[in-house]
Amino acid sequence: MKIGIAGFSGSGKSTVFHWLTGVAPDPAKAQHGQLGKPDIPDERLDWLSQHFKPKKTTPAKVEFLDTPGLLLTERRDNARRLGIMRDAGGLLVVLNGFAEGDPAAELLRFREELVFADLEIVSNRIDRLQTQLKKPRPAKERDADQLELDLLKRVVSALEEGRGAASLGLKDEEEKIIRSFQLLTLKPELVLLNRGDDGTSQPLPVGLLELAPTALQAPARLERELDELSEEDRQAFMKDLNLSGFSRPEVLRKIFYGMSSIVFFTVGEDECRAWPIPKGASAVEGASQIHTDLARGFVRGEVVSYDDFKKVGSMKEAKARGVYRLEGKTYIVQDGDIMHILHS
Ligand SMILES: Nc1nc2c(ncn2[C@@H]2O[C@H](COP(=O)(O)OP(=O)(O)OP(=O)(O)O)[C@@H](O)[C@H]2O)c(=O)[nH]1
Ligand SMILES: [Mg+2]
Repeated sequence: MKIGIAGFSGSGKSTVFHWLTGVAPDPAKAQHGQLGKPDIPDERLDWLSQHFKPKKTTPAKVEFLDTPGLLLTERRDNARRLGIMRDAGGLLVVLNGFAEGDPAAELLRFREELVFADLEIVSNRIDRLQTQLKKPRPAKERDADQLELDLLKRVVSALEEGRGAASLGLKDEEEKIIRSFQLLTLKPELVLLNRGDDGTSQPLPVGLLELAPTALQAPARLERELDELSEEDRQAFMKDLNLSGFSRPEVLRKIFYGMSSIVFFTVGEDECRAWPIPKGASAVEGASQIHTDLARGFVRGEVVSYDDFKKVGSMKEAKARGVYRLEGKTYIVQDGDIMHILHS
């Protein structure tokens, strides 16, 4: 999954990017989006790897895209800057929590920019569809255009009211029709309040939580600097500063799960691996992550949850104690499932 790091200029996006990915931000690259691909640390995978002693252990990864910040005054270029994130699966909105200013107001302004950028795309498409519908064309094509037009008119009226397209609660088949526009206001959004070097023990502002109940906070610059220390020094510093709960692994996991992703595991002597999939994905969709052939020839999935496996200690015991299940194509994969796919 690709996550766009978004927000106003100077909110600390590149600092967050540096901290989370370990990749040094390059301002020249950020103009077009700079990528970093950190592993998602997972103690369960560590345990499985110790248990199976495979030749290779492969954690799940998430891609972060550092982007140029939006400008408050020169707003004309903002839609283009946001356009860099069109193909991202979600947005991590970094708000400035280290300087003067109201983060809740900053978030509202940011959402306005998303709405403007989407409005431009949707309005252009509506114009084109209206012209196209005036020409004589086969009924089937006309009907498809009319369906899209009606849908986009609903989207436009939501946007004109300042609401994102997500507020319409579109059905799957409706989302499919407008998927190609990659609307920013349809993407999952997670807010990260970038705290200053000292303001870490305060709770998140109530006004911000009302707008973004799942918001996270972290002192990104400080955390990145602490990451350069030895583990021992780091611990000592954290204790002195009364810091806790902002560690990189923890924040990465919260972002990953906050974007409605989960992992399932495959295990064996060759490789133990965590596979990221969207929450709610079926067994056959999970199989397609591994290989399209596995999805095409899918017969069934053999599934045991990580917790059950850890309790019983082996596949044999898992079978004997009835915690080992056979599941079909439509089974909804659960976070932490260990899955073996049988295919023809
Ligand atoms: N005091 C303080 N300064 C910070 C913190 N995080 C970032 N900064 C500073 O704020 C400035 C901007 O940070 P960046 O990470 O470059 O911000 P950005 O969002 O990438 O900015 P653009 O790329 O222009 O959009 C830098 O000088 C950082 O050192 C923080 O937690 N505390
Ligand atoms: Mg930057």
